[in-house]
Parts: sequence; structure tokens; C-alpha cells
Amino acid sequence: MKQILFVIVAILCTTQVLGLEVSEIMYNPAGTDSGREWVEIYSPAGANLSGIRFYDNEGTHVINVVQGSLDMPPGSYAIICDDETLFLQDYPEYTGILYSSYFSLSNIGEEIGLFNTSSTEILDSVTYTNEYANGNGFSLEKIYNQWLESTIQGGTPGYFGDPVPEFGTAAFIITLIGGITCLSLLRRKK
Ligand SMILES: [Ca+2]
Ligand SMILES: [Ca+2]
Repeated sequence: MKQILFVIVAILCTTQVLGLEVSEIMYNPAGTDSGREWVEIYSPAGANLSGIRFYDNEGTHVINVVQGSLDMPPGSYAIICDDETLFLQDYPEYTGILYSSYFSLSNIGEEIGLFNTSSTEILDSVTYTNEYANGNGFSLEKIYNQWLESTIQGGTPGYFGDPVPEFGTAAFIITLIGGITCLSLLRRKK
């Protein structure tokens, strides 16, 4: 019984990750920056963005819905762009949640984030530098909690750009080997 309770508590703990995070930044797109910058946000447990503002060095900026709604389902991504027309020109295949706001992201680096006007809390903040993705067509992407350059030209708006796509296969093989080892050990015990 204790084991069942432990498992239930563990599942609750892993699903109770609330909040929003900035997951990708296109601060210096190749060519002209004006209107073509964007930020990707991720909601692990689902969120409603009413009262949420995007902020940068110039202040807080209202988020307007272009595609989808202010409700982000659990595990979803959304893009906050500076100009929806230019964003959809650059990414015509993008059909996910799209918000527009007003901002100009520094090509040197600055602090950006999400601010909750109701609770006056900063939900997430990132101080980026121009070490990566500085005008070469790639984005700055949060990959396993590290800010790195995207492996895909143009970045990965609306999805996680796993730099090791074979990880799924590797994990499957490791699980399979582990399962076979456990089975053979159990058989030996008998
Ligand atoms: Ca810029
Ligand atoms: Ca992404």
C-alpha cells in the first residue's frame, strides 16, 4: 500500500509543474530584425495568459491573440512575435498558438521574461547574451535547461528541437536490455 501511495504522490509531484517559461529566442534573425523577432514560450501544465505581459528592457508589453487563444493546453508551446504578418511570411507552415506583442530584442543581450500583472510576479526571466545565434539564421533555444544555438536553421518555433533525435531509439534499446536482464534474473531466482 505504501508503495502505491508513493507512486501516486510521485506522479502528482511531477504533474504539478505550474507556470510558463521562455523556451526559445530569435533575437537576431538573419537579415532585417525589425518585426521578425520572436520568442517561444512553453507551458508544462497549461496556463491562461490573461494578465500576463511580455517584458524586456523597454518595459512590459500586452500579448494579443493571433492564432489559438490565451489558454495554453498542458505541454504546449506558443510564439510571441513582434509582427504576425512577417512571422507567418517567414514560417508559413506554422499553425500553432500565435501571439503578437511589441518589442525589440537587443542584439547584444538583455533580460526578457513573462510578468503576471495580477500577482505582480515574474513567471520566468532569461538574461541572454549574443554568444549564440547572433544573426546567423539560428535561434537561441533552451535544450535540457541549457541555452544553446538551435540545430535547425530558423529555429524550432512551436516545438522542442531535440538535438539528439536518436535519444528515443537509444532509450528504447536501454529499456529493452534492462527488461531482458530483469527477466533473466527473475528466472534464475526461480
Ligand atoms: Ca534584434
Ligand atoms: Ca522550439
